[in-house]
Amino acid sequence: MTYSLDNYLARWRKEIDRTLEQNLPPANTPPSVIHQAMRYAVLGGGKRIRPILAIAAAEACGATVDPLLVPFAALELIHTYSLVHDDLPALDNDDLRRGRKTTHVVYGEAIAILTGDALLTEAFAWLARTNLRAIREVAEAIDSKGMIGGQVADLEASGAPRPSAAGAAEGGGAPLTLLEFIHRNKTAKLITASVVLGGLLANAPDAKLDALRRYGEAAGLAFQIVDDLLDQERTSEELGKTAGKDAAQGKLTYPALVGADAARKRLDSLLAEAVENAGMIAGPVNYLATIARYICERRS
Ligand code: GRG
Repeated sequence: MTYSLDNYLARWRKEIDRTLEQNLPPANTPPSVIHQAMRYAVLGGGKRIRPILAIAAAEACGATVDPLLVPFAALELIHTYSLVHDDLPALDNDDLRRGRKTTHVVYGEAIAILTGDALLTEAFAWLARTNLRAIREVAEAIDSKGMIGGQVADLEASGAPRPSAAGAAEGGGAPLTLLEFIHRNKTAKLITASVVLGGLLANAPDAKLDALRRYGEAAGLAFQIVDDLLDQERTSEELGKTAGKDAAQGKLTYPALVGADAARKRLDSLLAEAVENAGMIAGPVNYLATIARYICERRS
């Protein structure tokens, strides 16, 4: 059966929400405050794009997805942990996320730190239902040489003197290299691990895993470039998080460095790369190319 993209995303978002709801510790588990906070952070919306990418990759490689939903939902726990910590006063200091107050605003800073820690730990308990190669794939994507490393480089680059857009766009010099390092690590590595996890749990051969990895790297970088453009172009109401923060914090972003037009050109070439690699996974059901287009055209 084929679905429109909207129906496909809605169908799997519902399944992931149900999996999260049923597998997170109940809110009254002692000490209840941490379990309430975990559920508040995770169950309050979100596109669920990382688990959906894992689902699409597994389906494209011929797997039956239902038995894999718990490890795929673990990706959302990891993503949510990163958001809870990213919003803390010591990092982005944000009070709006997914259209609601951030976890530290509702539960206090100490509980929010522990909520992030607990979500990350819970994620690996859910991933432990798979195999060591799969667990390692995810762990390496988010360690100090992956997502956390990207976040550290982002922090260090924020507020630093900016080179001119023209110079950076022409030369592809150090600032653009640093920007891509940040985006690839902070955002693209977890997205890449999500599609590779889908392939691994579908027992895909190495050639397909390689194509999934290339797809994830291109779609993941595209995802962050779109995030940069949306931060500049949309309102807080539309995004459900504070808009315009990148400029306010002097963040190194694609549109800030090369301008919106050059950022969109880069998006076009990343989309072409993702679609080409999606085409190498010749499964009967393959939504990967369609999802890459959605990533590049999304409005929130
Ligand atoms: C360990 C102290 C400590 C902090 C970790 C690593 C980290 C903080 C933060 C990096 C994570 C981050 C904020 C990456 C940006 C990725 C991004 C574009 C997030 C928004 O993701 P969406 O659009 O959000 O998928 P929804 O709400 O739809 O899930």
